[in-house]
Amino acid sequence: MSTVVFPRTAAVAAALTLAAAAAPAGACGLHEQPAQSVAAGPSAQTLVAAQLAHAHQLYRLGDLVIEGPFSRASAGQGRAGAAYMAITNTGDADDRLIAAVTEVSTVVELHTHSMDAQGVMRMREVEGGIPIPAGETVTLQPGGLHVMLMGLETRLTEGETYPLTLVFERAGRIEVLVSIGGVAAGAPPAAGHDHR
Ligand SMILES: [Cu+2]
Repeated sequence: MSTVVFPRTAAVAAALTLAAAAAPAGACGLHEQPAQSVAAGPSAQTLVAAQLAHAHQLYRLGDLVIEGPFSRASAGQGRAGAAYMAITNTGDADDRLIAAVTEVSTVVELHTHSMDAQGVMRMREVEGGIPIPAGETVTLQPGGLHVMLMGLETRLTEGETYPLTLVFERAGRIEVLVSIGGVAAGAPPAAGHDHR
């Protein structure tokens, strides 16, 4: 008997088809591992919900693809927060994230972390914006590059989302929805927490 040889592959293909059918037009072309990213989901219902949420977290703007915008929930009474995401430049020309605006924060800056002379990691504003070189993916993540929210108007609450407008030098501007994860989230909530 040599009938169904690759059941797992078939399942992945089915999941891909499902995700593609559920996604907004043109938004789902870059998923690499949709089935694996939600593999921990306990039920079929959760799986579908996660795929839908994940599909909605992928944005296209010209040659740019913005994936998985997320923030950590506010801890304590601090009025600072940050937004993280992966930005891929699929084009032939370099671009640059030059600004971001959101109603949830009065001041928004583009930051990175670097070691100071005493060996302490400190945040600082990136002069001139964050370069997004042609053909590369730039990942904004905790401990690295981030969109800094310096004056939060409201606490960031886990499970909620807020709109964030990103302004690029070449591609222009786009509003994305930022998903708020836990206070120590290292990835967008819909993509699962793997705590690596
Ligand atoms: Cu910062």
